[in-house]
Amino acid sequence: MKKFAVLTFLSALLIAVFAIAGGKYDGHFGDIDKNSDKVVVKEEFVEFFKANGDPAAAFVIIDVDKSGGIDHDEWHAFKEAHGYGHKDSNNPDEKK
Ligand SMILES: [Ca+2]
Repeated sequence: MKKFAVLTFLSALLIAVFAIAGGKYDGHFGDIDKNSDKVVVKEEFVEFFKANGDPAAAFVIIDVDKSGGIDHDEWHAFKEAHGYGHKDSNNPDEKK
């Protein structure tokens, strides 16, 4: 139920992410979560996506419950909303 609500909310904000934050936000949660505490905080997110336009703005949008961290559910709901899914047909460098 929570996941559905998150997904719906993220879908509504899909355009906002592209408009505000610029760039591609895809990655494995475990790679972004540097200290492996199962929460991606803003510092980790910005560092991981520093090549993108405005990762701090994207972070605020993806952190749906405004807890100050992105959990695994939020991240995957975001990725699904963007059509990234778990496979990366558009990112040949990334191997599973
Ligand atoms: Ca973390």
